[in-house]
Amino acid sequence: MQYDDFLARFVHGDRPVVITNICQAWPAMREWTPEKLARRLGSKSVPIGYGREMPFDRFIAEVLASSAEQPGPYMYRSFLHDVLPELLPDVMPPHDFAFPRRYASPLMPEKWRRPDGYLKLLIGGVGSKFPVMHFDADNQHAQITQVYGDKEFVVFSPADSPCMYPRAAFPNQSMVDDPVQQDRARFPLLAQATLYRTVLKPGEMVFVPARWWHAARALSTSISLCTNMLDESNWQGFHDEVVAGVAKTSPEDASRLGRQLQRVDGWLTRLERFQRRRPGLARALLFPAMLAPLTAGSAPDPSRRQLRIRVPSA
Ligand SMILES: O=C(O)CCC(=O)C(=O)O
Repeated sequence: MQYDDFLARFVHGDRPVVITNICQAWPAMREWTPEKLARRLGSKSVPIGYGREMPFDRFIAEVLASSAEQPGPYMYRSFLHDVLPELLPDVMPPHDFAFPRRYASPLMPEKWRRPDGYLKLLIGGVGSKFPVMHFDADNQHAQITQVYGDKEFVVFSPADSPCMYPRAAFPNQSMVDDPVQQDRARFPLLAQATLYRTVLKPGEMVFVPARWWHAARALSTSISLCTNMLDESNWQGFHDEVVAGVAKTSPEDASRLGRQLQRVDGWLTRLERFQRRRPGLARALLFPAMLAPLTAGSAPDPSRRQLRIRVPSA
C-alpha cells in the first residue's frame, strides 16, 4: 500500500488498519530482545507508569516472570527522547506510516511541536496490559508498531461510545477492564458493540484513528513503539479539545490559543494544498523542513500487505 492510499483510505477514511512488514530494517528488530535491552540499559531508572519508576533490569526480570495468572508490570510512560535517547538510533529511519505530520511542523505552537514523533516505549510480559481501554486525548490518531513478541489489540468504533462505560472524570477512559472476556453482567451494553481484534506481530503497525477506543494485552513478552499523528483529518477535534482545556482556567488564553491555531491551520492547509499540486516545487523550496511528506517519499513496496483489523469469530 502506498502512503497516499493509507492517508486517503484510513487516516481520512476514519478506519483502523494493520500494516505489515513496516520496519524490517530497523536495528531494533534484532537488538530489542528483553535480554539484550536489560544488558544494555542495566539498572538505569525508567518510568513505567504514572509516578512509578524502576531500574530497567529489575523491570525486565518482572516482565519475564509475568503470567496470565499473575501479570507483571506494563511500561507505558517512557518517551525515548526524554529518558532513553540511546535507543533512538535503533528505530531510525522512522517508518513512513508513523510520520507525525502536523506535529512535525515548525509552525505548530511549541507545546505541540514534536518533530521526533514523541516515540513511546511499551513493554510488558504475558498477560500484562495497557492499564485502561481508552481513546487518545487531544483527538490524536495513534500508531503502535510491534517490535518484539505478540500483542492482542482490540478496538471499538466511536459509534459504540454509548456502550463503552466512560469514567465520569476521564471520559476518554472506559471502566471496562477486559474488553475481550467481557463481564456482561456488569457491562451489559457491550453486547451491542462491535469488537475488532487483531494480534500484532513483529514488524506490524496498527493505525488507530482519533476517538476509536483501544486496549492492548501482551500475549508473550512484548515490545512496541507508539506515536501519534495530527493532520487536517483530526485537526478540528484537536483544536476544540485543547482550546476547551485551556478555557477551564483562562478564557482569554483560550481565545488567544484558538486564534493562533486557526492561523496555523490556515497556513498548513495552504502549504499542504500547494504541496499536493506541485510536489516537486514544494520539495525544492522549503517544504521538507515545513511539512509532512505527501507521499512518504518511498517507492511502493510490494511486500507491504494490508490487513483490515479482523472481526473476531467468537
Ligand atoms: O499498549 C498499547 O499498545 C496501547 C498503547 C496506547 O494506546 C497508548 O499509549 O495510548
